[in-house]
Amino acid sequence: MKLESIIEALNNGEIGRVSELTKQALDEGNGVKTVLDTLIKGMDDVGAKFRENEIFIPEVLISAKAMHAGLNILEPLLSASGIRPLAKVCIGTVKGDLHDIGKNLVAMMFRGAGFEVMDLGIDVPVEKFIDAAKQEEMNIIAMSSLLTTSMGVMKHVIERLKEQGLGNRVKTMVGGAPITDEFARSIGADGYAKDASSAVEKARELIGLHKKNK
Ligand code: B1M
Repeated sequence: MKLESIIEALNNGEIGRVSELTKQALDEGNGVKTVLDTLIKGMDDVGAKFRENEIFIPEVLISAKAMHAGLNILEPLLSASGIRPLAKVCIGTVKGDLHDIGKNLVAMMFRGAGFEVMDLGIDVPVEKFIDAAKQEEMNIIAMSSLLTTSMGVMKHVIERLKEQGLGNRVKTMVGGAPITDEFARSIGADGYAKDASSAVEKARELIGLHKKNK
């Protein structure tokens, strides 16, 4: 089989087929890292199409499920082979805000791109972000807010992180419908992304893996 068929199935949101093809690729002797890179490439394509408005949220969610089906096959092999995740990210919707669809989408895209993700859920208080960053040695704190009334919490998290002396080790990124690049800068966030696929690019950039051209 050609590895490209995995990318095609992922783009088409064919959950069962991605699972079968992932198994087949391994059975045919492809290395776990090669198959993982193929899945990640497929999800990158999905992200690019989403960014260009060629596909929409339902398609992204189905492709993300297909990605998980492939990752589930690889997971035991990945743990055994010792391939480390790109970085650890904790993500949550900030205190006062119960919206989670966008946050879940961002978390899925992070996982699909090879990050280890701890999802703190919704209505997440400042200290919960800080505790996760400290105890779980996170590289990135990712915060989502859909409400103008809750977006100020992001600033408190960033201030608290700095107070704790973690401002250099842990990067912060923010997003959500009312959030802008300008707002992100004003509260001292390290990064802002307007959608789930740019969130992956931004996270890669923050850990020094990939620089944006612009
Ligand atoms: Co609410 N709601 N809602 N709501 N809701 C909005 C956000 C609102 C804009 C609707 C409106 O009035 N036009 C408005 C906010 C106004 C404001 O503050 N500016 C609003 C309001 C007022 C409220 C309530 C206060 C209503 C009430 O009770 N009176 C209430 C608040 C409850 C609370 O949170 N405390 C409320 C409740 C709800 C529901 C529970 C009914 C439901 C949420 C269900 C759920 O999430 N499980 C809901 C919904 C569905 C919406 C709308 C319709 C859709 C939000 C959504 O899921 N979009 C929304 C109106 C709208 O946006 N059109 C609205 C799809 C999602 C994929 O997009 O979340 O933007 P989004 O995520 C995007 C990007 O923003 C970005 O990537 C995602 C994918 O591209 N992104 C990040 C998100 N997080 C990111 C993090 C990143 C990077 C990118 O890095 C870390």
